[in-house]
Amino acid sequence: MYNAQRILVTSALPYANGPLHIGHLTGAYLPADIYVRFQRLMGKDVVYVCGSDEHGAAITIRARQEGVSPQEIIDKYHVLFEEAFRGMNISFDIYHRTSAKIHHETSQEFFRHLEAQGEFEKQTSEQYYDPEAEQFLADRYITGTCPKCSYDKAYGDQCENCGSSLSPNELIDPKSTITDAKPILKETFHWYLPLQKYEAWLREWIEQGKLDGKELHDASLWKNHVLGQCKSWLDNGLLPRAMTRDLDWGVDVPQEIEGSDGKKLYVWMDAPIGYISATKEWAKQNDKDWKDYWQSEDSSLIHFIGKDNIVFHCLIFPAILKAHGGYVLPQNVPANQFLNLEGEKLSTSRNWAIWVNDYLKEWEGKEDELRFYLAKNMPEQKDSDFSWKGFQEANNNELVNNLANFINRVLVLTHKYYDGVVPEIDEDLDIAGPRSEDEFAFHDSEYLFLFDQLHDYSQKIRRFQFRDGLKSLLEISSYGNQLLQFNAPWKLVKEDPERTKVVMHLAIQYVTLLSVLMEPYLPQASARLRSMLALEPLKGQGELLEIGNQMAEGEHILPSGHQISASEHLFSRIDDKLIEAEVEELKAKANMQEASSQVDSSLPPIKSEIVFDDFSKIDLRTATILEAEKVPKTDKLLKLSVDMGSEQRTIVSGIAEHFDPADLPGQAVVVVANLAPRKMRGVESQGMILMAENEAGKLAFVSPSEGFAKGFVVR
Ligand code: B3M
Ligand code: ZN
Repeated sequence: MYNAQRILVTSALPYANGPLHIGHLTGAYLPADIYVRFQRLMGKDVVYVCGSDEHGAAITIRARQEGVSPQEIIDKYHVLFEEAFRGMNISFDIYHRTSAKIHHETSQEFFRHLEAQGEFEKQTSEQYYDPEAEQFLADRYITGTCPKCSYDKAYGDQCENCGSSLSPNELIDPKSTITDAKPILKETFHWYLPLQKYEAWLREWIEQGKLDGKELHDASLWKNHVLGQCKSWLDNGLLPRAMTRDLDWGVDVPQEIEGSDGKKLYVWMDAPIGYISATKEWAKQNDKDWKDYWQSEDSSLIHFIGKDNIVFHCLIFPAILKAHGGYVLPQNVPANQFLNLEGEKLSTSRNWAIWVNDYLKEWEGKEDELRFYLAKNMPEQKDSDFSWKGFQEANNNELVNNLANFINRVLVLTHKYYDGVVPEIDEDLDIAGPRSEDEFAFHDSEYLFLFDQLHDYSQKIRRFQFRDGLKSLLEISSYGNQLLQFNAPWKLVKEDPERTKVVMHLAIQYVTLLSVLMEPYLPQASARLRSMLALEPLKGQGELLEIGNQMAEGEHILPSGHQISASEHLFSRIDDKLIEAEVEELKAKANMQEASSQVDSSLPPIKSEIVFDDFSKIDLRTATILEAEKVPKTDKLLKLSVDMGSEQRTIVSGIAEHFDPADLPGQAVVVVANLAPRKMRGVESQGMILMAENEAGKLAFVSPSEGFAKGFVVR
């Protein structure tokens, strides 16, 4: 419901297949966090849920690349995500994960329900299959050239270059990401959601905010680019979309359903249901009812996402919710555009990124500073750019020179003139203001300015205009600075102490309001300021609403007689040196990545971890080759006789295509000395010789330095 008392906020569940960067942060998490912190201050009943998305090809492909199990991958990134979000003070009510039992159950119950209601169509079709890996190639298991923009690394579900949503058979020159093999077509069947059937109501709901004649949301609050993407999908005509996959990792299609063997839910079916299972888990832990948020008319659901997730949240998930029945549909999906870095696209594969976990280590204590710059620069309507220089300037010019400077001047002067006690004032005494045309503006009008800013700030945040919300906040301190400059209390105090009190009293009201308005954007600085003002920490329980009411009544929000505590600077300048070092590091990391990707591409991944005991079972010895000859009737095998110091051995080695036997006597080598003997072409081989293989398949001996090839132990 529009303007509901209960607000359920979600942020996109990040795939647990790689770390978070600042683009993720400003895309779906920071805006949501600002929003929920604000709504809590306004006394709303807010639940903010998120969690790791632990299914889908993104995870299994990563696991395969690293040579570990999918479980190890998700556990690793889940912990890193928790750290990153906690570090940046993203105030989830719960950070859940889709591998949780309650999530599997919840998404299966959805599937079961839709199946029982006959919402799905079962269809058999030919899909790409990798014959070497014996696996169907859905989504990210297949790459090829994008038919829309010709980018040659587009995935089967999406092109990350132009953002188009794709299906595998649209790709030009498709290729398996598992084996690089050219895929073949093979028949399989899946459960499809007939999206075309929902087209009419989806259009009415998206474009007009209405469903079955009822007003559900204010469509004018939806961002243009979100509406634009939805309309273009709707105009092109929706198609049935498969809700299952042939995979071995994910949520099982419920067993009792015929044909469920080997079938998993499509990750985009189960992931958004993750919002529901997270809410259920939160409700369980907090003695609440999840249905109050998902199935009540007095609840407003808001999805914060990046622009690449728009269709899923605006068309597919609403279709699933409505097909199930009984659920609220999102009130808004304020998707953000993308953040660039130093003028270039953020890229995980190029390592052109600022990783949140790294930032937290390197800039400990400066979390608010990052939040500030990301909010100021948020890609709300179009892509925006993060530059280290911009970060420094935002910090030095706005946080330090404007905000912290104003606050500090007010607190220091209050201590100096009034021993930290908010002065009593003569309410009828006017003071001049920089905005007034008359020599003396009404003191009240300056207080009214504050009230206007509060209103403006709130309006902006409610409309998901976080950059503008921050602007209204900063206008308070820049106007506060002007007010001090204009009245110069440091001079006035000698000439007219009574009027000085009025100026300072007013300035203290500004600072007090700032301590609350800062909280959504700069939670740590807000907490520090509250303690300097000797005010209660904010709990997000309607404090701003209360202040608004007080101001509307003409009451002061920090009364005369209140004693404040010691003050300190809220923010400090950032040096050129630190910034230059960051830019250097960024470039160095990207260069390293480029260099290693040129060599690495054909190298096999490191095998999974072993313990020292595993290694110490292998007895490696240095040795010297004495004789070498070809094993008759073979192309590849050489029979070698090697001197191992204490004994001589015969070893058969598959290196005949690489070496001339005549060159080998005298060659120093390393031998696996305790390998069980085995017969090859009638010759018993009593060990193995270590060889290194380059990316072209060329072999070289691993040999000890001169004088060492005498049966010495290698360890
Ligand atoms: N994990 C996609 C992404 O990280 C996906 C979002 C799920 S939200 C339900 O871009
Ligand atoms: Zn493309």
